[in-house]
Amino acid sequence: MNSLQEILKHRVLVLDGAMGTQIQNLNLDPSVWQNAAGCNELLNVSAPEAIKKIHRSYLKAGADIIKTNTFGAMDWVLDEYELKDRAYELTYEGVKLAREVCEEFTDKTRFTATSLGPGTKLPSLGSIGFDEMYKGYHNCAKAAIEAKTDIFLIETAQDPLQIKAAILAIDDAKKELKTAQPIMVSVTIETSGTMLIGTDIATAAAILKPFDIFSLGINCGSGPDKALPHIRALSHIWDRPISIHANAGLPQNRGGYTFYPMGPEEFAKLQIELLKFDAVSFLGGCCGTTPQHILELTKAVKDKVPLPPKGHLEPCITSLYESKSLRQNPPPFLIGERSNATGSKAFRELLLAKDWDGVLNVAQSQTKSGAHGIDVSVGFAGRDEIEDMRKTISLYNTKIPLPLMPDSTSPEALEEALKHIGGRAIINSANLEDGEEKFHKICSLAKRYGAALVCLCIDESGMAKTKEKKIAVVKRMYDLALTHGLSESDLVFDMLTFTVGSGEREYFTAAIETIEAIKEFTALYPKAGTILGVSNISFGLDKNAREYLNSVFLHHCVEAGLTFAIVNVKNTLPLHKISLDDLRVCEDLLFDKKPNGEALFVFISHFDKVKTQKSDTNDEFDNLDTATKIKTLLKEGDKERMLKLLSHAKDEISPEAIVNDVLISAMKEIGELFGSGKMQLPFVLQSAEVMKASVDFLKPYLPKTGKKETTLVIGTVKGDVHDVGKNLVDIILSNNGYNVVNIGIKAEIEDFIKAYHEHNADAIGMSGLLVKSTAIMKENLEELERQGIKAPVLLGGAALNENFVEEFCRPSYSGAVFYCKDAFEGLNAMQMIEKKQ
Ligand code: THG
Repeated sequence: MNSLQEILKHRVLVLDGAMGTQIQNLNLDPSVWQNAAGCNELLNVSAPEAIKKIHRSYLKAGADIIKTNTFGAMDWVLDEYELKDRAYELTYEGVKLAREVCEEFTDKTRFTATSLGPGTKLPSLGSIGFDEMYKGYHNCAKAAIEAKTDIFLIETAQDPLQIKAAILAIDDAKKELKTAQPIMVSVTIETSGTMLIGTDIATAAAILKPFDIFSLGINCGSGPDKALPHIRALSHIWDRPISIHANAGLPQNRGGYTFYPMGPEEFAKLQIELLKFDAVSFLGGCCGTTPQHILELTKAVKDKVPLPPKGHLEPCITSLYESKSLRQNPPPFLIGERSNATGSKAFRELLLAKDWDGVLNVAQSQTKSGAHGIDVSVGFAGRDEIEDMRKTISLYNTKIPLPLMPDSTSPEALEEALKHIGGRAIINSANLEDGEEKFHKICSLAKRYGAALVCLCIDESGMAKTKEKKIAVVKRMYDLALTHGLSESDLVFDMLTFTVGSGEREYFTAAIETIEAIKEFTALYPKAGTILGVSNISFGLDKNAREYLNSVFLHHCVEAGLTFAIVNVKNTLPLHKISLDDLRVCEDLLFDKKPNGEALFVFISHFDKVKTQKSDTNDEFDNLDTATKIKTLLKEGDKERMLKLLSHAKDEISPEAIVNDVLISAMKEIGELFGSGKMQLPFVLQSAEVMKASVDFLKPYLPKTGKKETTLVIGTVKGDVHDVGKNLVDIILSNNGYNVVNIGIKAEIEDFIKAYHEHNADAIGMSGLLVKSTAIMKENLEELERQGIKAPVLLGGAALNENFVEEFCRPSYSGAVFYCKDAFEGLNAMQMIEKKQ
């Protein structure tokens, strides 16, 4: 038989249409339902000819692939009809029927695809366990293979965790029975724009990319028109075939029965349009489609050849809701360290007290502080680590928007975590301390669950101390990990550091060895990442002084190429906040600049003084003039002190001047610090928040100008959740008298246009951090052009540049296009737009 891959080079493959509505139309004798009315799968044995008739009608209409009548044949679904024990039989018979009908047709190859639905429960919500789901799917998969299915189709998926359970079950069944059927995965995107659990198509793609699946696509939910933007987005990032089997339009409730508004011709026409996107290879029908719909579709795809996949997705880890590139820009990827039972007494006590709200709060406040991911380490003497891991991870899985990093030395605890993470996780960690067997065990977990993996440079002789040893251990682990089919970009290596605070001669060069190892590693394996538990450098030293040493060490590691840092994000000082004196003392210690380890003693006594100086600095602060005080607090992101200060500062400096002269110019300096890499995003975010609070506080005291405000509609474009830049622009423009309509993140072009008309706006601003967002901006301009809109458009965002705007954006649009390098250029643009009016 021709492989799918081979056929797709020459033509599009057509899936059949709906089963459920066809069954209803047959008006079967009530006796076929036995005591399980509504259990369609039962008909595979009680009315096999009826099911065959439906299959035959679709094959006659020209379908290449028929979906078996096994959508709900998993035992936990059949249990609702007290038919739990018949899952294997009903699946086997369902596939057999489809096989038999396919064999009646000899004109072209016809395929059976074993349909596996989501069942009625979402594992991410805890309503069914991963293992139970896995077992149910595994049983069906074995039956389908025994009945000689050609393909597996995981369809109408609503929760990525459910998809993972199904894929693992099918993979295992295939291995056991030594077969190799391709797996197609198809998710349902609701009208909200995400899967039911909240995952958008880009995040779903990032989660599923590591798995060996043949295709990814969309079915059910709505019609082909509504699916278009999601298919387009998927086509940009997916490197394999894409399938779509939509409903015959968005179902309508017509007096209690479901009506599908799209007739065969309209349906086929809209589906065909999707073939303009790269990789779209399978078209078919879902609810409300009939053999007539498939007949029209077959006619319409005749002579059409799928465009080859060209999508590219950079390596990411994800939560259920968003993906984060393994390469943060600016680096590093900050992993919050506080959800750690050994590393934090406070967290340990929350766990001991089973204070789950408190446990959640620890991760929430790290999210607020600007962490990009959360390390979760619950192992602690006397506790059941697996149980604590399950509880904590399930909580974080749905309630924390950041990717998770389960941290344990126990493969069992790690696997428990992976069974409860819907997104793509990163495992912390594997090492060679207990030999290769355990190392392999953890690598195989990463491979199995599609996770990224941290490897620590520890071997049978212990933690590597010198650069040479660190590199040697890392090389050994790298080669071992690759035997599992993990790729370079899935791997993150920890060079580990000893403390420079112990006073032991052996460790005077601990920081140097680590920094040099990071440099050498980065040159050797440019696609792999590096990570450090940064605070290890300062164990044993005074808590206050540690923050300085950790921050300076982090800075040098990042310069050496470090891509990940496990830190207490809140206490990480940006370099510009460290005085030159403090910096020198830290660097002397880190780089062993003084003979006989003297640098340690200088460090200790220096920071003893700094402690007292810190209260001095308060004096210093008190001596600053009011404007400088305001600037300082804005840069420090200290909302509480700022609001206190403003309550009397407004009597000394006019509120208008505070906003326009003091705050805005401080914000500009922050922008420059950020631009030159001296201030990291989380801190800019914190300052922006204080800016907003300050302006809100001052608003009642600002003069009202009375003139019509010039209005800008601003949003972060589709597929992008980054809104720091956009919110900065919002704040800065609002404070300069412009009316800003902020439509939020992941904004579709339709949202921009709607808000533009609704608010009678003067300009549209599109923002986005990701490279892919720049392409979306171009698409958006084309759509504005198509709709005859000529409003000035402001474009901004990290991945955008002058060239791209000139070459790709400006020619697509007849209105004015402003490239705004930063928020302040956005202000310039608005001033020009205002003058022109
Ligand atoms: N590499 C990798 N993973 C790691 C580490 C590493 N995971 C665990 C650890 N090291 C990183 N996490 C922490 C968490 C807390 C602290 C340090 C590292 C910490 N705790 C305070 C202390 O020990 O003084 C305790 C303070 C409190 O109780 O609140 O500093 O290196 N891959």
